[in-house]
Amino acid sequence: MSDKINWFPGHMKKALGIIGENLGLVDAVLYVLDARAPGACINPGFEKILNEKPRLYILNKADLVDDGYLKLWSEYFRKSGHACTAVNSATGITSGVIKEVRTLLAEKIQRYKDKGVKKTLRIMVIGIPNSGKSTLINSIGGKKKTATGDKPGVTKTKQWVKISDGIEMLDTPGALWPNLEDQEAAKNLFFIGSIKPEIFDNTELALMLIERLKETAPDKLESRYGLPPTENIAPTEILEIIAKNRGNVVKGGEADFDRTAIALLDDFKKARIGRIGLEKPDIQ
Ligand SMILES: Nc1nc2c(ncn2[C@@H]2O[C@H](COP(=O)(O)OP(=O)(O)OP(=O)(O)O)[C@@H](O)[C@H]2O)c(=O)[nH]1
Ligand SMILES: [Mg+2]
Repeated sequence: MSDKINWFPGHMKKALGIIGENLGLVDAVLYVLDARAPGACINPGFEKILNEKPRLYILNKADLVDDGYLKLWSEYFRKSGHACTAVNSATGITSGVIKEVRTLLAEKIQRYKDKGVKKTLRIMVIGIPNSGKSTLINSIGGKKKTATGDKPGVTKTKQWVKISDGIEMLDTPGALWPNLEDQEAAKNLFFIGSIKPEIFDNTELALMLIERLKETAPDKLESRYGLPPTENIAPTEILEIIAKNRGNVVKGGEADFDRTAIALLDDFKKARIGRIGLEKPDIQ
C-alpha cells in the first residue's frame, strides 16, 4: 500500500481526553476488545495512561471467532498477568464480568467493608469504536440505557449508567490511537468495522480482506464461496470467481466487483464465512 492509513481522526482526541479526565474517578477499567483482532484493539501507549489502574480485558464478540483462537488470546492475557474474560455482549450472558471485577478489587472492597463504608464501585468502559462497549453495559445492567449501533462512533460523549445499588459504569466514545507503523493492524480495524475506510473503495478493501483470509482461514473462504484451493490464486481473480459464482455480473457477463465486494465484507462482519480470528497473539 502506498499511502499510510490515517486512523486518527480529530474527534479521537476528545475520546482520549474523556478517558484521561475520568480515570481518577473510577475503581477499575473494562478494556473492551473485538475478539477478531484483539492486538489491533490495544495501544501500548494507552497502557501508560492506564498505569496501575485495575483492569479487565474483555474479549467481546466471542461468538464471531472459534473457541481455540479465543483460548489462545485468553491464555496470552493471563500469562502477561492480566485478567481477561470472553463474552458475547449481544446475546450472551455477561453477569460474570462484574464477578471478575469484584475479584480484581477484592482487597479494596474488603477494606471498605472493614471500615463499614458503603462505597459505589465505578467502572469505566473503554475500547476502540464499535467494539461493543455500550452493548456490554446494557447487557450487564439488563436495560437498554446506552445507544448502540452497527457502525463506529455511535457513543459521542461520556455517560454514567447505574447498574445496581453499588455499581455504576461509565460509557465512553470509541477511542483510536495514532499507530501509523502497523498497517496490518489498521486493515484489521477496517475489516471488523471500527474505522470507516474513507480512503479505500469496497473493491480495494475486499481484496485486502481476501489476502488476509487466504492466510488465516483459506478453507473457510473456499468452502463459503465454492472456490478451488486459493493458495496460488491472486485476490482479484478470487473476487472475480466469487462474483461469477454468485451471479454478480453486469452487462456482457463481466464481474460486478463492487457488489461482490460489499457482499464479501458483510459476510465477514456477520461471520457467514465462519468464525474467524484475524490475528494470533505473540506468544514466546
Ligand atoms: N456478534 C456480536 N455483536 C456484538 C457484540 N457486542 C456488540 N455487538 C454489536 O456490535 C455493534 C457495536 O456495538 P456498540 O455497543 O454500539 O459498540 P461501541 O463500542 O459502544 O461503539 P462506539 O460507541 O461507536 O464506540 C452493534 O451492532 C452490536 O450489536 C457481540 O458480543 N457479538
Ligand atoms: Mg458506544
